[in-house]
Amino acid sequence: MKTQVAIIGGGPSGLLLAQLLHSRGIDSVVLERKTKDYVLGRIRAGVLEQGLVRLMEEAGCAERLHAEGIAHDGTLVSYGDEMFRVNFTEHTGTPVIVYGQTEVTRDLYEAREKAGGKIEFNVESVVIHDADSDAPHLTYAVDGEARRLDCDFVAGCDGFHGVSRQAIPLDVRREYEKVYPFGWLGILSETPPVNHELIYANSPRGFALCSMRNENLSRYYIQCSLSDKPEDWTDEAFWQELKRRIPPDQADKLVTGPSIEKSIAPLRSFVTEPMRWGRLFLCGDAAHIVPPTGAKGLNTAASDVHYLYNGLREHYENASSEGLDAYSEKALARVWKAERFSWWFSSLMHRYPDQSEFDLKMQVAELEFLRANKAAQQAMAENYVGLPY
Ligand code: RFL
Ligand code: PHB
Repeated sequence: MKTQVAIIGGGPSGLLLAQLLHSRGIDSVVLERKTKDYVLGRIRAGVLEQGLVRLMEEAGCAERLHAEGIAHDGTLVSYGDEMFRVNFTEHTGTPVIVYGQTEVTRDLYEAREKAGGKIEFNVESVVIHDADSDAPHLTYAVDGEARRLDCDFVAGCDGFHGVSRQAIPLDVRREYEKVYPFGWLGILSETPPVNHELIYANSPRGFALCSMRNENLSRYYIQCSLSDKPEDWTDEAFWQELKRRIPPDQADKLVTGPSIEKSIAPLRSFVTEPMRWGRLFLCGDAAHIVPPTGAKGLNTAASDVHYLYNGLREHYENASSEGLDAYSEKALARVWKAERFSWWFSSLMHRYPDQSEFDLKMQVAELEFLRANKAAQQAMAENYVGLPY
């Protein structure tokens, strides 16, 4: 089989890239390790920047997002019994949109299917060959049958545990990592959200987040130990712990119910440089990870897709390599800013095992400064709604 762009990974990065390329008549094949149902069963991001919304529009996939996405003009931040609001639209003129990654992915799969886009599921043993030549190809297997895909370019959109990043030789690749000493236990429940905006809570018992998908679907998280397992937490224990971590007036309003999903995610900051090697381009979680505090993961994947799509477009439409040559540098410049924001917001909101009394005072001082200072709120708002591409 032959295509112009071979895309490894059928998550949001890979699908969005495929759909955008299709809108310009550029052919691609997506190789996905799992099934479509498995990919759609993963509950992840919930907050979209306008940049991602615009890309979904450009890809012709934004109809349901516009109909069902909920615009949020600000967010709530609590510490102890105190709570304040950071107003996004006042500071930036831009809201964020609450619409689940699952729905983004579903819309993209639908569009790909409608367009007759080629997606191979259940692929195994993907190997990238000759990425540093003018004629790369992939080998892989489906149901034990060996296959080959020749292409002009390879887009590595296969997430943190994929094979693409590993294809860049170690003497070229540099990795930067910070692993946090806790995780997030998340549940999804068919209950109305406790507040119409998100609440990020710093509490002496650890961080909590009240989020949502729609008016009858809530997503809540609590900071947990890395040794915890989802099955260690009954729904009752989860709700009790959440109530202790959010301000009492919010806890009183919280509607609880059975969880329909429960999972634990470890927190990590990670960046690999460069994001290009020859004709291989890394995109999204394949190249970088942020802790979910600040909702930057999917949105940063989207800005990578934007730079790569435009680079490929310039290559095919204008025979120019300028965009592709600048890809790694441009993408990384924005990635590092998202890394900084996610690291800052995580550091501000969590309890750390080795935190001293002094460190705790610093968190409170910074929260009080943020509460009172318009410039600090402006900086947070600009980062939260997304820095320009
Ligand atoms: P994905 O979604 O991991 O997709 C990669 C795909 O590649 C497939 N794959 C392979 N296919 C073929 N061959 C191989 N060898 C392969 N290896 C892997 C995988 O099966 C998968 O389908 O990466 P992508 O597309 O770059 O998308 C990134 C986002 O998923 C991620 O950044 C966000 O979910 C992060 N994130 C959030 N981001 C936000 O912007 N806002 C949020 O509110 C937000 N909340 C979150 C999050 C991530 C979380 N977890 C669980 C890590 C909340 C949580 C709890
Ligand atoms: C979510 O709704 O899953 C979510 C929202 C905001 C975050 C992280 C996750 O910062």
